[in-house]
Amino acid sequence: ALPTLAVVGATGAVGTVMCELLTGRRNVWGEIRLFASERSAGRKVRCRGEELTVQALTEKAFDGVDVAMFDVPDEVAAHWAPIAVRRGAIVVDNSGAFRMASDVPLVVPEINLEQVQHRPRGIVANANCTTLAMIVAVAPLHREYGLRELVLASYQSVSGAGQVGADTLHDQLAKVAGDRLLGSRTGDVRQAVGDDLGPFPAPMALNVVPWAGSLAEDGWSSEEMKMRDESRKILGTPHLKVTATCVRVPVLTGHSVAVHAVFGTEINAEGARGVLRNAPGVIVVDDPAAGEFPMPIDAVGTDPSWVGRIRRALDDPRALNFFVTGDNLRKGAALNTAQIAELLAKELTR
Ligand code: 2RA
Repeated sequence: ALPTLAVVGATGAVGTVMCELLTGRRNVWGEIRLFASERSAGRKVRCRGEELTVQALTEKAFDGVDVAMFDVPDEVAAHWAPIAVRRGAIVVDNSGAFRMASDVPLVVPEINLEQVQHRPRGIVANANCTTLAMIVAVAPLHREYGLRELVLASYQSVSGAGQVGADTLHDQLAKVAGDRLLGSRTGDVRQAVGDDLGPFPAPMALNVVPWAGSLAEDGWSSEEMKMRDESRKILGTPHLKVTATCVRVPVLTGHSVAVHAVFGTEINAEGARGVLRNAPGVIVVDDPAAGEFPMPIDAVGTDPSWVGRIRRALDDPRALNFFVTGDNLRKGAALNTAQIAELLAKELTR
């Protein structure tokens, strides 16, 4: 029999994309069960052509589940993932709760799929969306040229903060639309937007906010720490120099990263383009003369990381600059989770 799949957090921004993906991808699952909080229980969701009723989480609900894809807040995953494992499921978790645990593999199938087999806790972690968009492009260059350092700046969309992030930007855009003077005087955008900032520390409409995540040590944000810690773990380079500045921009979906990557050997743009053209999960979109760049409005709804603006650093022949954009809800979350779950399904049906 085909394995049973649970989707935990099925009604959130990522959960919704998980259901869409299950409808579009090759079917490897028997029964599919959808779970969410009490608030969403009872809701009907179409998934793989079936109308499924979302259930509230209970311990017993995991009985008979082979693989559970989790997209819930860290504390919810920390509580429920071990319960799912005790009930017999393998968990693929998209929260930050387990990513950096030494006994939990952090898997990006294009890069380290073999690690999915080493899961002593029965949990496989999915990387953060900002790391994922970037690392799919960085890893093949690392293999070819030997990475020494990453200097990163992110341009993160509001849906990275969930459905409430997307709703917040839409509401704010409605409030600022039409007033052509807004943004020309200090404070007037704040006034127009009002107090409802949703999950963000400042207005997102007509603005960029150099902050994502929570406060970590010494002024770094949690999101910036994730880019460093997760990149090191995925690439297997525990001492790699990584520095990131994470910025939220008024884009609905699609996280972008400006990358300055320093390698152990000299690199040139054409060679890098060749490596990236052959890399799985990457599409090269790099023709500035024709106005072709990797951008969220084009990458949204697609699977690969879009890479462009590839050029060698002017002052260092070992350094490459490029820009990468990926759909944070797909490869950044639901797609990578589904790819890992499919590896497990294959293992279970072997
Ligand atoms: C964000 N990376 O964009 C986070 C979500 N996991 O807010």
